[in-house]
Amino acid sequence: MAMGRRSSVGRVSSILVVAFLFLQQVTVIARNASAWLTLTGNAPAIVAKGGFSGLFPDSSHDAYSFALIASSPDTILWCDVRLTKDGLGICLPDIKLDNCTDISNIYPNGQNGYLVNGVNTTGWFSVDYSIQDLSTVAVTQSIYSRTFRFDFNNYAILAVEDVVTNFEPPGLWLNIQHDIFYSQHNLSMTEYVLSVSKRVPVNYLSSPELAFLSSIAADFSNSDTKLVFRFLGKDIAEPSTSQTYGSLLNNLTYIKTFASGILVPKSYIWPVTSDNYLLPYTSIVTDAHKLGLEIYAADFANDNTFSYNYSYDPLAEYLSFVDNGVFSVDGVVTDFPITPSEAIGCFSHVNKSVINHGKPLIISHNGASGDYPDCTDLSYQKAVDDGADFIDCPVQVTQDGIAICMSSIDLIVDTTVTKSPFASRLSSIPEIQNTPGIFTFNLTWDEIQKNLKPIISNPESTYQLVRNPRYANAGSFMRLSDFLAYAKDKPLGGVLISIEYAAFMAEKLGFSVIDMVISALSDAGHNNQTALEVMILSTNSSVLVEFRQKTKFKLVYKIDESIRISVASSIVEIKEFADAVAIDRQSVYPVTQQFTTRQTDVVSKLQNAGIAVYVYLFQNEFVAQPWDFFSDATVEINTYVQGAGVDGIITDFPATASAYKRNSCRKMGKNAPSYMSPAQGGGLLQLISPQSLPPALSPMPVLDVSDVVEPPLPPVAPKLALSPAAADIAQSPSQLSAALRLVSSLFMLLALACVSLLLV
Ligand SMILES: *[C@@H]1O[C@H](CO)[C@@H](O)[C@H](O)[C@H]1NC(C)=O
Ligand SMILES: *[C@@H]1O[C@H](CO)[C@@H](O)[C@H](O)[C@H]1NC(C)=O
Ligand SMILES: *[C@@H]1O[C@H](CO)[C@@H](O)[C@H](O)[C@H]1NC(C)=O
Ligand SMILES: *[C@@H]1O[C@H](CO)[C@@H](O)[C@H](O)[C@H]1NC(C)=O
Ligand SMILES: *[C@@H]1O[C@H](CO)[C@@H](O)[C@H](O)[C@H]1NC(C)=O
Ligand SMILES: *[C@@H]1O[C@H](CO)[C@@H](O)[C@H](O)[C@H]1NC(C)=O
Ligand SMILES: *[C@@H]1O[C@H](CO)[C@@H](O)[C@H](O)[C@H]1NC(C)=O
Ligand SMILES: *[C@@H]1O[C@H](CO)[C@@H](O)[C@H](O)[C@H]1NC(C)=O
Ligand SMILES: *[C@@H]1O[C@H](CO)[C@@H](O)[C@H](O)[C@H]1NC(C)=O
Ligand SMILES: CC(=O)N[C@H]1CO[C@H](CO)[C@@H](O)[C@@H]1O
Repeated sequence: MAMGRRSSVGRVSSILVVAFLFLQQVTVIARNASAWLTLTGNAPAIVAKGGFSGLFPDSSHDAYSFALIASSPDTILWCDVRLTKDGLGICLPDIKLDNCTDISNIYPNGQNGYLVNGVNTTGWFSVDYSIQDLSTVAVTQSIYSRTFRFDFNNYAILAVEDVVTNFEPPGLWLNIQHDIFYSQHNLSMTEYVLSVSKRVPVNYLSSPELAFLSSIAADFSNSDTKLVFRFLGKDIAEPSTSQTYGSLLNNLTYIKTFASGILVPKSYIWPVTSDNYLLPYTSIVTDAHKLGLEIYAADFANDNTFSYNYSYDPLAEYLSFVDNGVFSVDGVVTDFPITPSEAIGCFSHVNKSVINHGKPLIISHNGASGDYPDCTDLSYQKAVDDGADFIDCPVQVTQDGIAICMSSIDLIVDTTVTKSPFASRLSSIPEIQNTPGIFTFNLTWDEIQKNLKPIISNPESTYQLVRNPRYANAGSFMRLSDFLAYAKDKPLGGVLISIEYAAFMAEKLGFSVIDMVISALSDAGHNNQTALEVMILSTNSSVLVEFRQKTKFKLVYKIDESIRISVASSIVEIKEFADAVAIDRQSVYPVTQQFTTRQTDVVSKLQNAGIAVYVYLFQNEFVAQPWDFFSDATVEINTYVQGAGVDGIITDFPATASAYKRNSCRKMGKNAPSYMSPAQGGGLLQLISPQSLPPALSPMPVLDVSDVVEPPLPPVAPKLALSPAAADIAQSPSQLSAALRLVSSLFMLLALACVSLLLV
């Protein structure tokens, strides 16, 4: 069935195939069937809703073709069937065509008001257009938080048969949402479904309308088509019986009389509280299985809101539905089919207690700061439990000369100091930062420990994505000595200690932070021969030079993200004082408007010179990742590890990186499934039509010797002790008003964050 004018579709999809040629030939993994707790014992099915609709417009050509290229080869394609005026079935995600196509531009006067399940609905409807009328209409992105850049590819609306003939999917799932609506328009969904199923194989047929599904059941009793009753929200009334879906849940025996399975919102299985924490699972999967009903879970999307218990890792969510040791759903319906492919093909049934501190090293960033406040006992404990190879302590110094672990030298950033008795202890120190701060060295350890609470980091709060709110102020601060004592008997590869402002501390505070660190390590028994490796990280080479003179610790030079490097002309210099470098993600895969542009050669250049490369900073929140990684933190890690060959990952979420390290497909080498291949830098840009391309990037600066070589650290000045009380008295009115300005600008930021709601 040819559907119209849009020749660009052919061009785009051939580029698509070329761009993903790097993907290895698909290998079907021999799965151990008996390990799955599904009804049949087979691996759970992966059902791609409208194709790979998390990236391309739902039900578009590229969405369907990409689902099969980038996911498990047995992925089932899902089509939401709508009927045209002439009774043909097309695939579109919404009954309102204006919500998922450009029809309002093509037929500006085509709006109508109809009752849909009793609700007067205004929009453009397929029942008003013949298939010929729709040949000039294109499918577009219907979810605002997803990229609109593929809309210019002019995707034709696809008929159900097109999906089968164009993509030859291993399975087709037809979802029939509004039989009653179409009969009101004298169109018969039953007739359509019966006729299409004679032309193409229909593997699944789902509907939330009981009357429709039960009436059609007899016609499919001798076929391979599985009938699936779809549950909607528990309070919604099923249109043919007016009973709520919640009450129908108590009558699965009846549903079993005409259906072989049910499809439920994922919250039917794992309910969540109003503040989005996971409750214990319900008995619905085992109930359904006892009756011989299959059960599929719906509404999976990597960019959707999901429970805090998953730490923004969508792969972890799938595992709780398919690999929890108690039950497995029989399939998942998803907008991002690559993620359940990984979960089912490579991350299920792995031994979580295997410890391996080999490459890539997983280095925490302020502990597991994605889950708990930075550098607290809780965040370090979580990092250890989650399998980090190294836990990190950014060292700061208190007024009484105690080295502590604190992510920022400015307590305003990561503690409740502005609400403490020390809120007035503000100073402007241009050597450190342009804005006034309340610095660790202006409070004693006792003052910090007894009066301040930590604040969890929320780097994506402007998108309403906050971290573990129940624990936003939980945990205790740690001294460097506490941290080292804690780390000592843990199953770690080592500790990483980062040091900044060493020159300021020597000159202005009279502390040698380097000597403090060396003696703390020595007191804790982390000497040169210790089992736990010690790494020292700094952005200032003078710190590393001094450590090299005094110790044999492994030294990591952090290249600030403001100096992203292209050609490392200064590699020889770096090698003088560092064993490894830490570079930011974009030095490896530069990004414009959330699309990677290419892969640089920085990693191999540094490695060829014998310098290990660690990359920062990995975050699970999908807004922190370019589109190329499909809102899936595991795809991003896999790309840096396999595609770029990095030696280590510095992350707020060690659990995700360590699950990656354990996945069973890493051992398979060339035979690993295609969805475990790294993404290609700049791959998606090739699929965007020219008028929609984001701006090109300006070339990255070259890091040269003058950026790297620093004067030696200044001598340690004699201490000028200033008591806290004296400091309070010294507080000037102008400092106070600066503090007030700062507090009010924080409120501005908060207000802005509340306005910009990104999630759908
Ligand atoms: C499959 O899994 C079951 C249960 O975990 C195990 O007993 C069996 O040995 C496995 N078979 C193979 C071939 O790995
Ligand atoms: C639905 O609403 C539109 C606009 O308000 C109105 O014109 C139309 O008559 C209504 N249709 C029904 C069936 O109530
Ligand atoms: C459906 O058919 C009936 C009987 O032929 C007719 O009265 C009614 O107007 C039609 N409805 C629509 C929406 O075409
Ligand atoms: C289940 O549904 C059938 C058909 O509607 C009805 O006859 C029966 O009474 C229901 N059973 C329960 C327990 O609700
Ligand atoms: C989810 O997290 C909350 C808070 O940490 C915890 O109380 C709850 O038990 C967790 N839910 C599940 C099902 O583990
Ligand atoms: C998992 O790995 C640990 C550590 O290597 C080992 O002791 C344990 O027996 C393994 N468990 C299983 C079920 O293979
Ligand atoms: C904070 O410490 C610095 C360095 O000792 C000092 O110059 C400054 O006055 C102190 N500020 C306050 C408010 O105590
Ligand atoms: C480590 O070794 C160096 C050189 O062998 C020595 O000077 C230094 O004191 C040692 N450091 C510690 C912490 O033991
Ligand atoms: C690095 O430390 C030196 C002192 O050793 C200092 O002069 C220099 O300004 C520091 N560089 C940066 C970029 O802070
Ligand atoms: C483009 C558009 O109108 N998108 C809307 C489609 O419908 C969903 C759900 O009703 C909305 O969330 C989108 O904003």
